Amino acid sequence: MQFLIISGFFGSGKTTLILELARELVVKRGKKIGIIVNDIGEVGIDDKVMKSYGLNVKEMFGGCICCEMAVNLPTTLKTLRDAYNPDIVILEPSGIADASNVNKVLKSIENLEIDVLPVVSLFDATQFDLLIESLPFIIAQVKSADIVLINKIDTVLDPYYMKRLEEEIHKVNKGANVIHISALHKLNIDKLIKNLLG
Ligand SMILES: Nc1nc2c(ncn2[C@@H]2O[C@H](COP(=O)(O)OP(=O)(O)OP(=O)(O)O)[C@@H](O)[C@H]2O)c(=O)[nH]1
Ligand SMILES: [Mg+2]
Repeated sequence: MQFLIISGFFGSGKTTLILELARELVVKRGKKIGIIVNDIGEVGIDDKVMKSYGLNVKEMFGGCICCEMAVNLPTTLKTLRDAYNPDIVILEPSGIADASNVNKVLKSIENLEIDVLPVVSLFDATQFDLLIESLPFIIAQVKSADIVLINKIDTVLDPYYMKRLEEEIHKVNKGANVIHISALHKLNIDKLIKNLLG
């Protein structure tokens, strides 16, 4: 089972991206996808959105289920495997979660073979000031990511601004692979998939 973490600050576009990514992986790569939501903050709203989309995805593409991270990650993963055996499980952690903690949990799970895909962190291009203010959880997310996605590029047209944003990201994480996307307008999602799965 492959495991994909999509971290990112509140409202950065995680859910939007995960649903589009899941759709593409089902349609173009024939993968079975499980989605786990771990929303500590606004559980109500997010959960509802996921479920409504989840039903659509399930009906239209037949290969995607959504499940709430009810008790904890190991139990949820085992339940998902036994019930559905997905090829890829995508996790949306809460907006302030840091992927390195999730990796620790994954390593400790017995009787479950997990292949962790490159860690993805989403960054909202319209919230550049968050990075500049060096909010600790944003910095932690960017640091522990292999791929940093600058999302909502449809709203930012100034190339100078984008360059500065990328520079700031590289200051925090020199080796990060930065990809510009729009989750909402489905820009560069294929590029992301290539970087994840080859
Ligand atoms: N313009 C634009 N808006 C986007 C894009 N991607 C997501 N959004 C919008 O950003 C808002 C937040 O998107 P979500 O996918 O709910 O973000 P999230 O990170 O899951 O949010 P939380 O779970 O609440 O932390 C929604 O209104 C989306 O429609 C994008 O590429 N461009
Ligand atoms: Mg969300």
